Amino acid sequence: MLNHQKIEILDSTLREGEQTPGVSFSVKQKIAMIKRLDAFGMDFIELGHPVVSPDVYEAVETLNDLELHAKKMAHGRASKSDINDVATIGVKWMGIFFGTSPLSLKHKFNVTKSEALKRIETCVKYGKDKGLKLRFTAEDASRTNLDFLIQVGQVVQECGAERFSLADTVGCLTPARMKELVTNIRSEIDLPLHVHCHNDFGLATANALAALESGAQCVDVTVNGMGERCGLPPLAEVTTILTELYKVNHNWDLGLLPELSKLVESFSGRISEANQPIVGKNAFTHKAGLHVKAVMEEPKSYEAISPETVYRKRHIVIDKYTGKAALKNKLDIMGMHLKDWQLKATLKEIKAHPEKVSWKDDELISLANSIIIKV
Ligand code: HCA
Ligand code: CU
Repeated sequence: MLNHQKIEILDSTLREGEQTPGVSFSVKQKIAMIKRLDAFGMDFIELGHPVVSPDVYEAVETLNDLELHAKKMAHGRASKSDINDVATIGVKWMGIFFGTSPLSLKHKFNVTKSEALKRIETCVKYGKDKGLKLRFTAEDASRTNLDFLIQVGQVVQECGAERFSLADTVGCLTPARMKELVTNIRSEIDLPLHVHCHNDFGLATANALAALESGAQCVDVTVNGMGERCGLPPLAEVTTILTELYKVNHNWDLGLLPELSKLVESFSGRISEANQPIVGKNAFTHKAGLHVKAVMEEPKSYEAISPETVYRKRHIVIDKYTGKAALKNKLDIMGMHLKDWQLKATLKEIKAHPEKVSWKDDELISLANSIIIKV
């Protein structure tokens, strides 16, 4: 579906991800994460915004010294001092961002549109003179007047930036509006397009995919969807959707997704929801008797992808929803081969205890034993 075009992923866990409330990664943790992100097969990795704090500056320096396959990018404002920082550290790529919506122009910068264009021009030229490869992001692009956004893209392109990025900074686009936006920008601007979609309405992943469908080249993601407020599209979802549903050929190592998720959970102290697709605790767990019976026959009955795709295992919950086939299977695995009436009696007991939401193995064994002994 998307194989005619180049698809890239930019991971922003170390930059936007660290903007998650309550999160601060140490330099050591960032080194551990970036190595796994690189092994996964990331195209770009954002290292951080050096001006934020001395430890972020140090992290950008240290991470930039690592040998990676991914392109390393530092983040910074459209200001000479931020550009100087990145050039001094020697990061090859810089992502420069500047708010282009009327709200940003008035409240963040208090500039007119032509002053903004001049500033963008000066900064992009300055960055190019410093020998940087540049991605220019129109922050709040989704609330920017289209004609002005096109003007911004044209200036950025004329001044020699390599990439143009559209940020849906408050996540207010819908997939249909994203498609329209990307299509409009692509008809006027020749640079490869990136999108940065926030998840304020839960549409970040859908919007990122809509952008790719309309010809954007690169989407920003974070592990576990971390980021300001409701975060960005989760890495695991975007890459498995692209692989499984869009049949994109890429060299991503999907088997690393659970490990990456756990690593970032432990460093951030932010545990993913159990129902989080792909990496969540329940993503490959089945409960209702009918489901379990069908999955035992043919896993595809209730699984969109096989858990092995991402090096995970299937789990079965035993509780009042359990059916006879699931219970028999569970007990057989544990070496307890019950007769039909014993199974029925065991199941009756389980169903008589709705307060027990997950029977543990040893509890099941003793229950089954008590029924066997009864006769
Ligand atoms: C920010 C805002 C940003 C920038 C995106 C970008 C956004 O935290 O600096 O530079 O590509 O969401 O607009 O993350
Ligand atoms: Cu952002």
